[in-house]
Amino acid sequence: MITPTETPIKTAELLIDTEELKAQVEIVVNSTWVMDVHTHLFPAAFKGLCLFGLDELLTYHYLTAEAFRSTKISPQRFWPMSKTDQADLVWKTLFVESSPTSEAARGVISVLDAFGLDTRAPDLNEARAFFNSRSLPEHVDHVLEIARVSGVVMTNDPLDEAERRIWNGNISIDSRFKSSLRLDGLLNKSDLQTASIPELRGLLDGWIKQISPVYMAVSLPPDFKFPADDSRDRLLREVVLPTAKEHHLPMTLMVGVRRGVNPVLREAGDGLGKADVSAIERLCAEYPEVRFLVTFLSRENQHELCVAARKFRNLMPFGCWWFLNNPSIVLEITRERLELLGQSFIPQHSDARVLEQLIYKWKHARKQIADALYESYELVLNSGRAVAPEEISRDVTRMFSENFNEWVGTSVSESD
Ligand code: FIX
Ligand code: ZN
Repeated sequence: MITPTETPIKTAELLIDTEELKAQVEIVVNSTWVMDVHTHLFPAAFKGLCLFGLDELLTYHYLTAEAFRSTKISPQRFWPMSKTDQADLVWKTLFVESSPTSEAARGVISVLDAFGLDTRAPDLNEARAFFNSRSLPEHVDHVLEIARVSGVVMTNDPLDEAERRIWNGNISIDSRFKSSLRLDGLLNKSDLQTASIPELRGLLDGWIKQISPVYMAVSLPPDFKFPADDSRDRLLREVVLPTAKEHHLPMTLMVGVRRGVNPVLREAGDGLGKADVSAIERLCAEYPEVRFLVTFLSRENQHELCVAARKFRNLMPFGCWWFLNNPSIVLEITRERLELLGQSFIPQHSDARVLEQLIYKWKHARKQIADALYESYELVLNSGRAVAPEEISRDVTRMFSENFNEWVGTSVSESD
């Protein structure tokens, strides 16, 4: 019932024409600022770790994997080449001698186009000179503005020597770059596993104090089990999850990666496998006070993840990760999530490693998200309820930033 002080939504503004509805959804999805919840980007102050420019874009591991399929050069000969030579070879192979139809190749086209550069150039001279002429701090601002990204979460590995040196120095961090504490080195390798539980708790407390992460994160193999009779289970129960509770930090779980399927391809050599979603259900049930951000790498796990999220309010599905970040699959997953979860999910993260990738990854994702969202509203309209423009803005803002801000901002018990 509407009380006299409440203002009902003005019926005059309801969108009942499907063309207008589609146009409005596109405007809102393309203009709403997004918080990018998982990237491998670093701010300019991180010097060599902040990757940008054409050579980095072209030697992205998504593209080297594709280039090896279309050139005769062996990985053994490719890796010792300079980055410039590698980039030239990738350009020649995937852009000059072939059409850039893959998602990653088309991404480079979208980036070049955003800066008004020749997308059919026979060589990289002009584009390389353009990127080399940019002042990095201004370029960062410009890229974030074009991509309409309000902030990005970095992947911070405290065991990485180069990164540790930076944190140990007197660094002031661009506030748009949020940190996250990556725990693959603790949970997936044996390096630290001889340390005692109190030592490891102390180590985590120290890292959290130093880098103030918005969450802790780990990538997991398809055979991840919980509970399990292994050291990862013990470390989760005795070190990581108690730390998450104590510091009110969400846990980000990225499940389904098979590292080093073909190690000669280096970073391009990882694969995927279908994982067991019930392991995540059991974690969520056993740790109701911990918030979990979860993504799966296998397409086959996506529907089960949605169903699991319907059972556990401390589970937030996010992103279409890596091999899923292709238009056809993003559309399918986003539809599925809208149908099963309303707007209670985070549709995409970029996983960008190179600054300018933010431009294409968000441009391409926004297109699929807008299409899926429009279809949902059209179905609602056909069922007898029109949508108001401000409701579209509310829904997109929720998915693009509010769900994440709420997740990292308060503990479950605080909001109960
Ligand atoms: O584990 C991860 O965070 C993955 O995203 C990376 O390891 C992977 O190489 C990648 O860049 C995928 O997009
Ligand atoms: Zn990643």
